[in-house]
Amino acid sequence: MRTRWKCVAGAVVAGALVTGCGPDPNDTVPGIAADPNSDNSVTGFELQWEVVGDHKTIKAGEMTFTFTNVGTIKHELLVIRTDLPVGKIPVGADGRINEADPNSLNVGETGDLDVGKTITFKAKLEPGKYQLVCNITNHYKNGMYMAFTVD
Ligand SMILES: [Cu+2]
Repeated sequence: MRTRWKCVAGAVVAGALVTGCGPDPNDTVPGIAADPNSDNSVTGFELQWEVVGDHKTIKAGEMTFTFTNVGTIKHELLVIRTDLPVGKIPVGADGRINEADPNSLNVGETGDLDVGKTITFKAKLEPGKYQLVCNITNHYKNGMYMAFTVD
């Protein structure tokens, strides 16, 4: 996992997000290979304007999220429980989604994630549909989201 991660991060730093750094089993996002032994964790990275994680389906229970900001500005990472389609959570006049709305409820977050930093946090998640998002002003609107499902 560590080796594959370096591969992806290196490609981003070089200025081009490459796909296919490793084998690409069913449940993965292009560009980052899933660790087959880990079904209750999501590892990934953020940059302008993407959230990329290695699992789209994980098992209910305590999840571990480990994300690195490989972008050039500050980001954050929130776990939003929502049945809305990915990228379609309403954004208010302030350029942010309402994290207290039951239709887009914040159930876990890293707080600020400075450039180059990696953070790990845990969240207990029930089965349902979720999106990992950055909710700094206009970042969601610009594409910083990734959908995942908890079985
Ligand atoms: Cu962001």
